Amino acid sequence: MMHATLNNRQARLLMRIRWLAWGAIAILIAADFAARADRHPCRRGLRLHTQYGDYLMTIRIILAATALAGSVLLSACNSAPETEAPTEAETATSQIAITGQWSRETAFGQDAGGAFMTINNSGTGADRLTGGSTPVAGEVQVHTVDMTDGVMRMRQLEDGLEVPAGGSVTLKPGSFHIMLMQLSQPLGQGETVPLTLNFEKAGPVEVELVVEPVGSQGPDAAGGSND
Ligand SMILES: [Cu+2]
Repeated sequence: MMHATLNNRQARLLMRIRWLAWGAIAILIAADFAARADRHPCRRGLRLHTQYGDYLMTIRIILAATALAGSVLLSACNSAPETEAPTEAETATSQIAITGQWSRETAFGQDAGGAFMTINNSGTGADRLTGGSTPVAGEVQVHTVDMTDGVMRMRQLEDGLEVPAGGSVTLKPGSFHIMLMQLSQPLGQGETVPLTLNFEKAGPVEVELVVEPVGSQGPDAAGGSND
């Protein structure tokens, strides 16, 4: 792949060199002032004349040094990246498909509901479910369930949930799940709820959740009342 632009590392290096150049200019001008104040304490006319000449010389030296550094860096940049292959992360794609998506009936006044599904990624790169949105809830979070001191607690996955390349992740009660926070209405059995899932690579993916009865373990499960 042709590479006309600087990569991140080179851009950072160039930025650093620029700051160093500006720092050097500031230091040289300050040193210049200090030296001249010593040299010409009372002869104003000569001092002004000398100051002007010194300035021009200082600026000429700095411009020359900066131009030299810049051209050396640019020649390094132009020759190096030609051979640099794009990294695996740059070319990897994500292909997301959702199956078996469902939600569970909520009681009136219940603040949050769960959403469950299997996320398949047939792409060549891992993707990450980071959150989503739905008209029935104020916020959509990705949760996991931990066992702490013998108590099951759910916890938000702030960095999202990874879906491996060529693999799948199942969201189900007692495990990873989507949490619909601040429900604006109860979820009634048999209804469908639109949900947009956000993936880092694949972007937004729309699904329709089927609302199963209270205590359900999923559309395919025989039922049961335990989580
Ligand atoms: Cu939760």
